[in-house]
Amino acid sequence: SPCLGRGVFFPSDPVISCAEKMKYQSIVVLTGAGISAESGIRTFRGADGLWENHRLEDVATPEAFIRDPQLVQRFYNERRRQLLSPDIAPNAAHRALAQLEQNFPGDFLLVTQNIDDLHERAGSRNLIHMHGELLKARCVISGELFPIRSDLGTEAVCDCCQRGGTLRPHVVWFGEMPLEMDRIYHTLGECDLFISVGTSGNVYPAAGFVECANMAGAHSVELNLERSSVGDAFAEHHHGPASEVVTAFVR
Ligand code: BV8
Repeated sequence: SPCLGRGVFFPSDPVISCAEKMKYQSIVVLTGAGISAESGIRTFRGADGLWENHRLEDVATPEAFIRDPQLVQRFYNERRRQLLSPDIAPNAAHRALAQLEQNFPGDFLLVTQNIDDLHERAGSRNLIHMHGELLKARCVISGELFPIRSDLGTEAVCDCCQRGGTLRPHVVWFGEMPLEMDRIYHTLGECDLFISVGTSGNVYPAAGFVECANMAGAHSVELNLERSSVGDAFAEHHHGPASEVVTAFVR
């Protein structure tokens, strides 16, 4: 089957895919809040970066957690309740990326800035949550992770947790080191296709990933509702809702 448009075509049957013909061997995808917007999860800028009149940068920080842990827990519990509600589900863009990973014959890595679990629920497997995960808590002493149940409780089992007061959201706050950065930078340095979906390009180091991909000689594509703050760094742009532009690009 011919390549369709400028997208890369991944056949479900074992024919040579356009991806191989186009010599793409390693794809890195970066997603942000925009890919979950059509699933009903509010983006950061969409909420003009505010929550209960707090600037996000003032709630999602270690200092805020020390200053007012209840406020921070309330902030995350509200988002957990929303994520766990039955009307929140992966959308066509999440599913298209899972399909891309499944059909692509080369290396594939999905890096998400999002802390929701919609990529997993859509079937993505080779996935890094560089800013952590909303449905996990972490012991600040042992570093052990605990899944958060639908009643927002956790099975805290490590001794330090038993003594109380050592659990925090497993979320990377502003000023904290994002997760698995070595693996992300290594993979970016090896990729030949970098696709960014649903991110405004306002938060680093994620916003700098396109430059890493460009330096590696990769083809860079921005799939977003509008041109992002780092839009000029991309070789190709498709602007529109993720459920449309992502499905069109990877079909
Ligand atoms: C770090 C988890 C060092 C929490 C998040 C001063 C002091 C300290 C640090 C800094 C400083 N100045 C700058 C920094 C660095 C800082 C930073 O970048 N700050 C910004 C505010 C300037 N970064 C950090 O602190 C990071 N750590 O730097 O450590 C270091 C550096 C390198 C290597 C090692 C160590 C840590 C940042 C992580 C913060 N935690 N999340 C939580 O979620 O509560 S960030 C959070 O905000 C998200 O995870 C995401 O990353 C970011 C929001 O960005 P987006 O996902 O892009 O969402 P946004 O709403 O902005 O945009 C949505 C886009 O989608 C829009 O473009 C929109 O048009 C589009 N869209 C909307 N609908 C759709 C759509 N697109 C398609 N379809 C649609 N339907």
